[in-house]
Amino acid sequence: MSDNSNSNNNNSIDHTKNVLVEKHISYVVNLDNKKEEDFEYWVTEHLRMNGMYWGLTSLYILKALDKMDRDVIINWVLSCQKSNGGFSGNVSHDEHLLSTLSAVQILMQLDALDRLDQDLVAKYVLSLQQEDGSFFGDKWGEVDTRFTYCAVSCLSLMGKLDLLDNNRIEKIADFINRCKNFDAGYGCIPGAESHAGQTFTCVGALAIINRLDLIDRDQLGWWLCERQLPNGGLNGRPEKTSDVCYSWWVVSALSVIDRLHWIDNEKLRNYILKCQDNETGGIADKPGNVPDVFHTFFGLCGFSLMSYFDMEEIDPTYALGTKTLLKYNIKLPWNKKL
Ligand code: GRG
Repeated sequence: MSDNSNSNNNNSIDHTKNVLVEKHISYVVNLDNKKEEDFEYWVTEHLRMNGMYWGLTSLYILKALDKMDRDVIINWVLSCQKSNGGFSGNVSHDEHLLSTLSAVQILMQLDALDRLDQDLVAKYVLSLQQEDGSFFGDKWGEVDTRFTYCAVSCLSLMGKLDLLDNNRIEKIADFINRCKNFDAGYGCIPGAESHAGQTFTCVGALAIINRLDLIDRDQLGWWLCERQLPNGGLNGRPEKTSDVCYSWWVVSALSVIDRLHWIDNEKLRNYILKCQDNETGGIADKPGNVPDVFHTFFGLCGFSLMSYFDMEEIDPTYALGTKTLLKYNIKLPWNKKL
């Protein structure tokens, strides 16, 4: 069984059997301290809003949200909002749906959504919907099911899903359905290869707009189960290697369609445990690799979804804490525990 005591600061703790809670907390809290000299920090500078969401939600799962400076984060997030309502990934960048969703998610977790002009944000999101139901990610016009998810999740989190009338909802459902392939998985646009990441976005979006009836749960469950490899880890599509991040993209989708018991949870948990760095804390994509905040977050999400260890519950559709969502009265009909 796992060790939740402070003693897991001790290097002698076997990371293949224990979740290194204190080390992961320290890893996330210290991420911002290495900015001056760190190459990776600067090449991901434009993704800071997503990074903040991954780090903050990791701390939520580890019950350590109080370790972050709430006011500093809120002010920084708000400083990334543009006059059209969208948020950029960092202060001097352009707005995008990806960073807009992260900004809303961060403010919700810090109980500061009321600091936002939510009507303006909703107007920005709605402005990106196209005639065929798809969404642009930003003014430059890339289309991807990721952006559909960001749009409906963002509106729903702000309690503004009803700004999408039936016609718009029907078009969204139709666009997602056109991204479904013969193998029951989903791609980023119609005709594109099935990928577990895109499958999460489509299942999540369909759950939010209440159209899970469009999914053949057994067939999709089969395709998602096929993602588990003999080492216990999951890949994102056939013939690829395992990566910890699929402990979210695959497991969340399985969870929403109520097929999580179709994969070997124990083997997956052991795989994630092995990807922990027992010196620095943090979780890597594969055992022995250098950790990063993206894989740390999605590895912890995997533990949480599989109810492993004493962690906060994360919702498989919104990728936010269940408690946070309930505080905002968001309905979670796919959550069997509620
Ligand atoms: C709120 C959790 C959350 C998400 C917001 C951004 C987004 C919506 C969803 C992203 C979905 C997605 C496409 C995830 C996949 C990310 C990933 C690991 C891509 C790697 O692709 P390849 O081709 O990797 O490099 P493989 O494993 O296929 O070789």
